[in-house]
Amino acid sequence: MTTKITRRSAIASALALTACSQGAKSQPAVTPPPPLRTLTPFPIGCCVQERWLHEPEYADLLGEQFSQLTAEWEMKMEYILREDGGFKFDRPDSIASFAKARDMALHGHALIWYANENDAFKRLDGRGKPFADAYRNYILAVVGRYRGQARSWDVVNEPIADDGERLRDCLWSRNLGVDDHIALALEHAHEADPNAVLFLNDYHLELKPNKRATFMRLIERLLKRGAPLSGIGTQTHIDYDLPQGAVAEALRDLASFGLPIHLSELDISLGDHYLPALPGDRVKRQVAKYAEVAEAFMALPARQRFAFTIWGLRDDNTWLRGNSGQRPKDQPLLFDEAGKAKATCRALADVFGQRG
Ligand code: 9MR
Repeated sequence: MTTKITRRSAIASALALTACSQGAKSQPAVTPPPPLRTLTPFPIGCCVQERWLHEPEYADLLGEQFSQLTAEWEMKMEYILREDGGFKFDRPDSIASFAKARDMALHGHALIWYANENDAFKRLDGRGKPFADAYRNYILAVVGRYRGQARSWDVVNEPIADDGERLRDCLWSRNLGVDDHIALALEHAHEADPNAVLFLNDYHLELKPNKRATFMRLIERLLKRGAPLSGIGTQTHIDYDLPQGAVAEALRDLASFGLPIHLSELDISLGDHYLPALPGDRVKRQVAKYAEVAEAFMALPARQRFAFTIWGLRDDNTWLRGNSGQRPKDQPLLFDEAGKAKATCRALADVFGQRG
């Protein structure tokens, strides 16, 4: 997922850069709430990049607050699979060891993703046996390595096209079939670890009802043909001004299959602001949105609350500030740059503390 830069936002950013160079002030920290991981029976997750685990303050905050880890990118094919077809497991192993040492669950992310087309596959004759064998071998090797530790996997990430009307066209769908490559990936993952909960994971399911409907039709077809799909991931990369009730409605719809729901990549962007100080109203609405999302998750039947994952620890870790996010001053997370809990964290802790 990337955030598009519109002409309007490009002009606004150019104007703001000339008007101010100091950047948005951080939001005030709040009295620390109890650690999030102590408040709920289901895991509270966070994504992580391996290099940050070497920073003691980062590692301690992560281990104290969260009870599940998702690798932000180092368990994807873009890291693990080398061009010559070999595997690189050093950083994924290090993330997995950290999780074990801090008594955290591990969620595998992500086996098959349209954005990770890889030369080791492109080189093979797509429709031939070597391509299908490489697909199976990759999934068996990766899921097999973390068998018994990763309790779950995003088996296919972001299968629905951005217009919400169809499945994405990608290297895997072209060569192995549109629905078939997804069913196959699920079967291979199940073969490698029959106990892992296997997810399809996608974004904007709350923003675009047509995308949600297409995603749900895919799930229905897969279940009907007996594919071992056992969980539904809804990323929830949203903005502070998402209409009230949109997340609750999406969760209700997605939960109708009776499968576990992973709110898998939550962040709430303050938008592409380039103001010297953040409008307080925007922050208030962001805090309220965090509480609303937590309430919506708690409204699911308890047995379907798989995990609630935040996409990054401190505001300086967010992907939204990077090249693909294009929001260099955003503050979408629960902890500020110094690792202090923000009002967003308090809001989550209040909901989970009362209802968790
Ligand atoms: O946040 C991730 C960023 O650091 C990586 O560079 C990028 C490519 O691997 O992926 C980002 O995470 C994405 C996630 O894997 C799938 N959903 C959207 C996330 C944000 O783009």
